[in-house]
Amino acid sequence: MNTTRNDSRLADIVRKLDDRTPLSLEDGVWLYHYPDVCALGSLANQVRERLHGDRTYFNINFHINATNVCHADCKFCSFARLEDGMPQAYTMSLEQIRGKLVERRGQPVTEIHIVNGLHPTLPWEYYLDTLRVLKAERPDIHLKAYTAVEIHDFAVRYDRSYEQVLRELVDAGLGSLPGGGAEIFAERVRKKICRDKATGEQWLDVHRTAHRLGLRTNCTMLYGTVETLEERVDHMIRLRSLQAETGGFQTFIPLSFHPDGNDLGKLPPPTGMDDLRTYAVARLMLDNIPHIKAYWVMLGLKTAQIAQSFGADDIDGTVQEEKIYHMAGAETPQALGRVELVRLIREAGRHAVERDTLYNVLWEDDGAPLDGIRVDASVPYSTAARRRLPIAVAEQDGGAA
Ligand code: V47
Repeated sequence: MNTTRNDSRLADIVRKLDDRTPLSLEDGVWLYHYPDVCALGSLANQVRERLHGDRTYFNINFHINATNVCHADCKFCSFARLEDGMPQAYTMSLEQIRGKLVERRGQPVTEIHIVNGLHPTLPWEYYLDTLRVLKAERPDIHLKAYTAVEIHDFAVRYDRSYEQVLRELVDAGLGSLPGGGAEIFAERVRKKICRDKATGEQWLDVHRTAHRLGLRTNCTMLYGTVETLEERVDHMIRLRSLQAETGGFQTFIPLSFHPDGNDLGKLPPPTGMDDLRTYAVARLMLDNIPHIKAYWVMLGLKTAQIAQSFGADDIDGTVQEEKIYHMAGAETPQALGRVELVRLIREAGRHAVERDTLYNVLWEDDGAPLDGIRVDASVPYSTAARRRLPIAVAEQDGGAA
């Protein structure tokens, strides 16, 4: 590369960032190729700190994947099974879904993240009742449920508009939409990796409708399969354009491809450098999306920590029972306790802030000692952790251990 030309191009980009001028597709691709990954990270970190100082957000959540039966044939997916009755296929009853909350009675969970396969035969009431039974058990909990791809599928299968689907779900207890299913918007890529589900335009239209109805949503990008860097940056720009229209996205979550157990298993997973570049470029391109989340389950704990200096300001939550990535070979634990999350964030040089789904602050780290506390991953809220952390857990849940 020509250093002088490089320097002046970088200076141009820095000027745009200072003036709050959105970066172009060419800028984004150029940054992806910029040889000095630390300089790229430092630029993204400046934007991150301008927006969030040294805060890193986390929440206390868990996942429910109520069924993995799915009529779509996404090549990157290790979780889906085509029909009930196939090996490893499952569909939970409403009682089993309620049981997921009952077994966590006394835990200060603030969010349930619900994502399912596109089941071909379940009735519409199943999805509404899922929300109703959870709300009946814990009215205070936020339900972040059903991706835009699922909402599109409901609209087609149950003959409703996106708006009708969303209104009925909100009446049943829906609080916001997760960001899944976006993959890469470019048609060329969707034809190769997820040809039989919602298109990029349909995904965006579901979110546009949700934002119009006052719902907050997240957005994602699955990277590391067959897309080009141009297609990644184009994906980011399409999200930025919708955000300019509606302002409804809260968080962008880059999702690093995991190859185990799926039809793209021959592809190598993205390297650590690609992960970090993607976080940095995302922070720089998406000037109007407030948060960038380093989802530790998918990224691994170590990269999720480093990403906090490459543009990310969120690390997701305790998670518990994640299936989509663990069936695709993720080696991260199934859950993290609050103390472990706070420790990871502290050691990344950041200030841990517990948030709810909508980024209201629930607790801030005051630096109380954490050493010596071991929290069993299967018991995320140990009595020891509760005693040592000056948090309002006891008030929230009646103090049960
Ligand atoms: O939609 C599936 C992706 C998504 C693989 O909104 C894969 O807060 C990589 O959307 N390798 C589900 N990616 C996860 C998701 C998510 C996660 C955390 C937080 C939020 C949020 C959303 O994972 C799917 C798909 O895009 N995915 N399989 C795989 N083998």
